[in-house]
Amino acid sequence: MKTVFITGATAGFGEACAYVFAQNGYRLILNGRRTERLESLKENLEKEYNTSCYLLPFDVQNRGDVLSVINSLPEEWKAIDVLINNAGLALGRDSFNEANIDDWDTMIDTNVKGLLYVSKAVVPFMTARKKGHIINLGSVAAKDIYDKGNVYCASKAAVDAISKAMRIELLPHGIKVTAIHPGAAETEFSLVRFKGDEDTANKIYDGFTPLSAADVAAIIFYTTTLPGHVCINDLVVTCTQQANSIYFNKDGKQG
Ligand code: NDP
Ligand code: 8X3
Repeated sequence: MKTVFITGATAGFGEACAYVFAQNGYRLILNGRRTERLESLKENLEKEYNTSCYLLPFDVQNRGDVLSVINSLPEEWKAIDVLINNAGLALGRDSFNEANIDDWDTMIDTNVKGLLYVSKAVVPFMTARKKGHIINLGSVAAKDIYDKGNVYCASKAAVDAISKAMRIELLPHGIKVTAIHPGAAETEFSLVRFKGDEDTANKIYDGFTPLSAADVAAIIFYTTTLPGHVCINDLVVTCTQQANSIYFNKDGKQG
């Protein structure tokens, strides 16, 4: 049975990936900070798909926890086939002058440093087996910088650069590296970004049909189904009513 390790599995893309990979016969290592959600996800997946889940409830920002917890995985769980570096967030959408420096720190510590810490811990398991697939969640925000996106865009541009670097350096080890760059997707992302302000969060999706978490999870899973000699390196995916991180057709919901 293959093993997938998903960071940020308590909501959005991570949770949707957990369902798709479980449906397709994987066992799962699931991370996130909200332990109750992880426990209920484990219960549902094990009941519905006859799989097994190993929970790793840590904050990816905490370097000590990330390294020690992953290194203390039981040997049989260290054979990780797919790592999905998904945990991440935007906080605020403010001009450079008005932005909160704590928000900047949290975005950089989670989206960039957290992804590095988790990868640093998992890569040795993959190099030892001479195989593995790392999937990093970037964003259209990495490709085109938008107004008041400043540090979030920068953090995702860093994910883009780290993915390119990993691809070069892991080449001798037979490890695939795929960067997925979604456009607007309706998850808890905007609620988190606007710090619980539901009206502002919901308005982000007015006038168009965004991607769903299930859309993105299906695409992520697809990248893992290709033959061993084929790798999707970089994939930008938006809903049909979005051209890039700036241009939308907001003439009404589709479908
Ligand atoms: P959600 O807010 O729905 O889910 C984010 C997940 O990340 C949650 O499970 C959350 O779990 C976890 N997470 C956040 N911070 C940490 C942390 N410090 N340690 C561990 N887990 C953490 O967002 P999405 O599913 O939409 O986003 C997933 C990824 O996709 C992010 O990297 C995001 O930047 C990216 N993305 C999102 C897009 C969108 O429009 N939705 C578009 C492009 C990219 P918990 O709170 O329990 O820790
Ligand atoms: C999330 C998409 O456009 O809000 O990465 O930055 S966007």
